[in-house]
Amino acid sequence: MVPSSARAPFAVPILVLGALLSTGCGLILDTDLQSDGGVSDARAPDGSPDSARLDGSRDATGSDGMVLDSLVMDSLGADAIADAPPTCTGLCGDVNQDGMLDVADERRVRELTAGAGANACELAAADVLLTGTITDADGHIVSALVEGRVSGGCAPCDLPCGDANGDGSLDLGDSTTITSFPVVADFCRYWAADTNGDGVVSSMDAELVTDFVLRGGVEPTCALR
Ligand SMILES: [Ca+2]
Ligand SMILES: [Ca+2]
Ligand SMILES: [Ca+2]
Repeated sequence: MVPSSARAPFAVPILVLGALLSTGCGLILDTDLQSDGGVSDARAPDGSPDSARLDGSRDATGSDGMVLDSLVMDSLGADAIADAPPTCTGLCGDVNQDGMLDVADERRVRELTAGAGANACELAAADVLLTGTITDADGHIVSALVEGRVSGGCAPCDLPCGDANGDGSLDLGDSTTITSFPVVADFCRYWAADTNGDGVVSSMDAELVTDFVLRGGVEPTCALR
């Protein structure tokens, strides 16, 4: 007779195995757990079948007990997977995780920048500039993604603000680039070209660069990443 205190840790595994047997959810159990064609005599002195010996004890070889333990672990692992959050869509900017880029994502990213709670998938899709935080800059790029003005995103963006042509320096060449900015631009170039951080690349951004370079005006800061 095994003391009840020794059996207690196996109470849940017994229930799990019972459920597996009753629901037939993939694991096939039979009373001959060693698949040796018979019942293990050494472990069943009272003549009970192997499947009745779920108290964690081992026979001389320990084999059936090990099989039971691994099955219990597998079944618990399956439960953990079933409880895990759904797989992310992996689409950058798909903040609401419905597989599409549209105005609903623009709304959702604004909710996040306002402090709304979000799951890991939503945060990953909204962190377009990959800084670990969701800011207005991410919101601007999500809108640009939805409207087809940028490509890429959810990757490192190391350009300094204003370096729209990506040559490593801030000068009048950037002002020229901003003036003739492409209809569809790389997301990082877009962020750097939006020197006043209002979400749109326009002549005002070019003027800001020119004023800073030629006249020592206000240094462009872009939207906070
Ligand atoms: Ca979406
Ligand atoms: Ca530059
Ligand atoms: Ca702008």
